[in-house]
Amino acid sequence: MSFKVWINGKLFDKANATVSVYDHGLLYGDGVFEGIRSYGGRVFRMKEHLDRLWYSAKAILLEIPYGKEELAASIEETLKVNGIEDGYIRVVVTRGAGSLGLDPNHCSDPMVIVITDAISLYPDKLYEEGLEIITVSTIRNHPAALSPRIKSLNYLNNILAKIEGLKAGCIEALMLNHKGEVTECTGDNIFLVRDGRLLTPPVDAGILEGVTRGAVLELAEAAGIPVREVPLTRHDVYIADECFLTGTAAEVIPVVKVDSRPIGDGLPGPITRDLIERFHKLTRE
Ligand code: PXG
Repeated sequence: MSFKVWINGKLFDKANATVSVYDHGLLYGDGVFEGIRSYGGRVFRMKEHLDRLWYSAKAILLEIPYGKEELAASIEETLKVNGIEDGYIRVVVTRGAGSLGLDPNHCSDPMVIVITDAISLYPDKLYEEGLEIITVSTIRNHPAALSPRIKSLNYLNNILAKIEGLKAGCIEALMLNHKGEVTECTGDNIFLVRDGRLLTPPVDAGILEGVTRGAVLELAEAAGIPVREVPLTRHDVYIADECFLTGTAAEVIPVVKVDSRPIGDGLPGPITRDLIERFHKLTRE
């Protein structure tokens, strides 16, 4: 199946959907993106994703040459022409083609790209048995250097952490910040459960404000599970009763081992399983 890709208002066959080698998104990672899911033909949390895209763009002084409603309509249109009901949407905004120099003023118009495709899911087994992760030595970007709140096209920080994790046999890796506090994984936010309370690092620990994280916080509150956004250390992870990750691709996935230590009794916990079910209902019903 050759999907169509939307670029600056036009649909191209995948093979012809190209950008310039002078694009500063390629040359410098100068741009922002979003990863979004659609379930049964409905885009999950479109508003939250577009808001985050606009905030990311604003943070790097990149003006998106469309309105949010216009871009939302383009996403819907691209899904429709490709006949995608349950899929993955990648929205990319680059600084555009420029000269061989950092100066973004030498770039032409931003490139706005909408790719819609099948989603590659983690195996079901991992949701039933839980994931093993490790803490890697690559620390999360210092927020004063490049804020992790910006979903920028420069993902090297996360990729280096991912490589460390993969070399240790783990598909996700936990990153600490410059203070040694828990931040997030390479493409997922982290939650702990201790004494029936849900704990997760606050945004100012230096994390991406995940859309799935936001949804899970809402679900927990609605379920009467107390929630605290507090700075966490590895010690908190090691003594947690339960641990899970949240992300657009992973949704809600249990973690049963961190740094070779079993979390709780080493099995996905009851609050994790409850939230997985609630998230499933939220997205599919
Ligand atoms: N932290 C980071 C660093 C991320 O990149 C999340 C947390 C979770 O955020 P959401 O909004 O998705 O709940 C992300 C999101 C991919 C891919 O292609 C990565 C993400 C999302 C979708 C796809 O690897 N990361």
